[in-house]
Amino acid sequence: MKKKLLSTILSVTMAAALLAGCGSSAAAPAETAAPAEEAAPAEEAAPAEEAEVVEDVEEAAEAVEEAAADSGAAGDVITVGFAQVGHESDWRTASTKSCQDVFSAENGYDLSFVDCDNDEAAQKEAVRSFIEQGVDYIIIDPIIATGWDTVLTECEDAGIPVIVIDRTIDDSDKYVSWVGSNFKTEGLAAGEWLKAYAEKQGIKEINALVISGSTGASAQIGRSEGFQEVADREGWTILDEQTGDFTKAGGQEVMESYCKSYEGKFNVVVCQNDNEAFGAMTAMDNAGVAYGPGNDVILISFDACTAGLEDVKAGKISADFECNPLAAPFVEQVIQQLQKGETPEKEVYMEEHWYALPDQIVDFSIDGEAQTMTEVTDDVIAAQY
Ligand code: GZL
Repeated sequence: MKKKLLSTILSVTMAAALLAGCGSSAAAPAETAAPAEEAAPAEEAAPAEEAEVVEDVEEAAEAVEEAAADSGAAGDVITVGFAQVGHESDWRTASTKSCQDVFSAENGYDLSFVDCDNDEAAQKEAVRSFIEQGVDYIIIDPIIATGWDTVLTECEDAGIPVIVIDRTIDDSDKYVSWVGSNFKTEGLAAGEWLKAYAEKQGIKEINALVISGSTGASAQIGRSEGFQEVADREGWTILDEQTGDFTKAGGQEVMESYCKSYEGKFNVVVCQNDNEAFGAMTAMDNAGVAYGPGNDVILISFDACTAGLEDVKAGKISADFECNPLAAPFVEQVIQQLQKGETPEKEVYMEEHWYALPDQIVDFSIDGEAQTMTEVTDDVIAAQY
């Protein structure tokens, strides 16, 4: 709001000065004089009606008072523009709610929220609209990891700090902080769990099908990379990897195709988020493919949203690797540090958990670091996002 108030005062004062210049001898205060090419020097311009000038000046003053009142009433309101990926998943819904809850009017914020509907061009446009608005801070959850340096340079030139949330921007570092998850670690966790679980179950051969997230999203890149690294090391076969775009419909469509193309040839399905897993389950149900603990196919998922954990508890998803969507409180900490002139951390990682039922809980490590798994209980589900 500070930026908006200042620009309002300046533009209104300049307008008042121009009007006054037209109709009175009062020179515009030096600090608000309009640029020479626009200003009409008092002695040249035909004097407007006194009433007209007063009326216009009064209107101008009212605009200033309104802006000041607006800002005053709201205290030192911080304006935040948030360009969100879209509304494709339960995870995204939780992420959006977390931001709207934290950056609320009662918390002293004025949030401009744009759901970019998984459209990269729309997301860039939203960021540019925030620059136009003159917000104090811009938050971006980048749909894909590249193509950002130009618009981030525009934010930098406008003096607006950018905070990246969740997914990463990989082709520019013109942002203050990133708050999110280590997606490769999530992929490694899924792979190392599968290795340990297959050993426990005496499964000698892994033939996996992967339904990946939105192509080019850092979450997709990291999860694919991590799981592939373990698959390569263990000599597993990844029969296919196609994108389900992090949606239930996408997961169902890809799994329907897989059930036809790889009938009887696969024993693992990896879905890169719960909503894809929901769709894949529908497709496997329709194709008569038995999945879940004790069945032909091991189903692995990511996000561990409430509905995903319910499917773990129901014996459908064998293991669910959490990606924590509740980053907004940490983003607010970054903004508060900036407000105080402090330098926040460049990277802030969220805490994640790996979930399963007792029979699917096994010991495994990532790069030599022992991992703890969390048993899915009704209480755990009730507390999930
Ligand atoms: C990951 C996030 C992903 C989730 C999906 O941090 O960007 O996007 O895993 C969501 O559910 O669509």
